[in-house]
Amino acid sequence: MKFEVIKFSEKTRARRGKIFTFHGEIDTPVFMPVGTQASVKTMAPHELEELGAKIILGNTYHLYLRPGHKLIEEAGGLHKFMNWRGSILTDSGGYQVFSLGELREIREEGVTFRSHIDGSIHFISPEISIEIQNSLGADIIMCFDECIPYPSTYEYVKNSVERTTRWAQRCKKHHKKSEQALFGIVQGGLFEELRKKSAKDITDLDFEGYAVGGLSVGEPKQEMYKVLDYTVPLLPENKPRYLMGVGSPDALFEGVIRGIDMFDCVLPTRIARHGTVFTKKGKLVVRNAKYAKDFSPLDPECDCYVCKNFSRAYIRHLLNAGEILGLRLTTYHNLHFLLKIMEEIRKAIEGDYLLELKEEFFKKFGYEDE
Ligand code: PRF
Ligand code: ZN
Repeated sequence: MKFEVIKFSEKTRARRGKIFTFHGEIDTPVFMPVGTQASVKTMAPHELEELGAKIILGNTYHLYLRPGHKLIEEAGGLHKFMNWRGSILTDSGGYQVFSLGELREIREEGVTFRSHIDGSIHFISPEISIEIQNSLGADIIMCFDECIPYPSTYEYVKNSVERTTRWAQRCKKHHKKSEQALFGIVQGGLFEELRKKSAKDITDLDFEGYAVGGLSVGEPKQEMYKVLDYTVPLLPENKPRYLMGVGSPDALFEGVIRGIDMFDCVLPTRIARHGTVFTKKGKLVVRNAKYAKDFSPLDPECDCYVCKNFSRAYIRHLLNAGEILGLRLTTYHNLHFLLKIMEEIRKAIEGDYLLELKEEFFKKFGYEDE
């Protein structure tokens, strides 16, 4: 993997860059659709290509449990298994495992947990996470970390972050496939001192890119932005920076302005399946009865395949009737919406009008400006 910054924004910390992997070029800032179980729910790979997605996410935890990383390795790796020609980033499992709550136990060596599928007991350590990710063969892989719950005490966060640093060391030591880029993850909750310590210790280990983890876990958005304000400047300028699990339209702007290059989030695809779509004028619950006879597109300002061909009334009907096409159309539109915002953001960095674009977008979408 290679990363290069093409342009630094003059009025903000935003950067316009390019990531090069064996599976192509990725213009940054980038939004990565989530394909947890080797599928971006309801979308076929050719549709993701049509949408302009260049990199998608896969999950170590899910793929390890089912169908198993060895099976995927036997298939020729995750790209080949799912027939995705673009780039892939796999998350380490260091989030999914911790989201299991009482089903898990953390020790220095690693984490013991129960499968959400059949209750069977498993163990993942930093070394095992790297081995699984090596088998899956993604272009970018992540260190095994602990995503600390919110709220947590200073004492808890301190101990956890120190362990995450030791785990990052073990991940780096165990990773031997140079064709896969390994990213470190900064943790530290909402404590400035611990974030700073984590950023220093993780960057001292010298990874190919850096993620900011442990955010968007229930804290107020302003708190997340504060953490980015003091954390991102501590990350090297010449490496990509990834804000994990964040991808609401407002957070994309706020993250980019603070120097983030990569985002992923289940939000667009998840809310789509519950009948909510993004429009330039804000979210719209197309399931609502008031759209029963609305023959206009989901978003009149959108030029995606769905908006050019189908009405709110039709899509509402599909969702109500339990037709799979309904889920596919709302998902397609929402992914188009976020990928398009990112494209506009990239252009705005190039033309140095990002703050103006943000203001215009927020006003129309209905966000209170920061
Ligand atoms: N760590 C990992 N994956 C993640 C997170 C994290 O902190 C988050 C936090 N929002 C999302 N996904 N490994
Ligand atoms: Zn559309």
